[in-house]
Amino acid sequence: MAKIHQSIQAVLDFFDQYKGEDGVLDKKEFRAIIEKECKVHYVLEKLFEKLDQNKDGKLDMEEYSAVICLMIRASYYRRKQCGFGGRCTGKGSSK
Ligand SMILES: [Ca+2]
Repeated sequence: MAKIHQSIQAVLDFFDQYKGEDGVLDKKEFRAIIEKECKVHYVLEKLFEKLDQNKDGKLDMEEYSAVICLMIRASYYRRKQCGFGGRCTGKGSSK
């Protein structure tokens, strides 16, 4: 399997692994993905609320996909800012 397909499969697996019996992610389940799989530990309340387009308090696959797109873009711009393959040492750096 191509590497990009493995990555996509992993993202889909996270959704399946963390979703509730209702087949969607509530705020607690979403937080678990972000904290355990992304190693991000800051509060994502406003992000969750923004991503929850229909305001039902849960993220369905379509809304979850928007999260992943945002994360890909954020990672891209961070890498671009820090230099591809390089390390960030400036303001906002995690190093
Ligand atoms: Ca929703």
